[in-house]
Amino acid sequence: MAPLIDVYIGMGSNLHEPLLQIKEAIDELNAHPHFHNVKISKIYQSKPIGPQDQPDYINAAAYFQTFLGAHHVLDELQALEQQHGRLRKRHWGERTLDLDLLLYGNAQIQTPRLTVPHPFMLERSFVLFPLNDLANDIHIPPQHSLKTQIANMSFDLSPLDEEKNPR
Ligand code: ROI
Repeated sequence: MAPLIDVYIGMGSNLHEPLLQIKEAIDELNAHPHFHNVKISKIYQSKPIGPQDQPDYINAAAYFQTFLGAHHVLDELQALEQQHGRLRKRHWGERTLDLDLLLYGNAQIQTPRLTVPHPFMLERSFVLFPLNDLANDIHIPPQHSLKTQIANMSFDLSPLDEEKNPR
């Protein structure tokens, strides 16, 4: 039987009511028949990495367990992105909903469709601080730990008010 794998994903939106996009995506992850034990980080607002003439982002991270293979998880995440209209205006530009497969167990994967761990995750505060809400002992293959990676990173995100965003 296939093993149950721990998966971490990053979520981002800065178009078409970003907070609503993220909240709907959270509901969809929770409702997904193959994603088990779903957990969600705090929700943050962050300044864009990339062109600065685009709106701030809403970012969060999610954890779940699954028996699906990595490419099958990618298919499911891309299907959710498509349901949200998946508008992407330019490279490193604004987008309706991004669901990035960050970590798939301890796997290192390199195929034309998929690179895991996500190639830019180590440098991105909008990915690592939300991940740290989910677990602070995360290993990023091959040789990084979340703890040391965020130790020297400035916390440049704004957590949204939990009272106004109950989950
Ligand atoms: N910048 C922020 N702050 N958050 C994101 O989710 C995000 N996503 C992207 C780029 C365009 C790199 N910049 C981002 O894809």
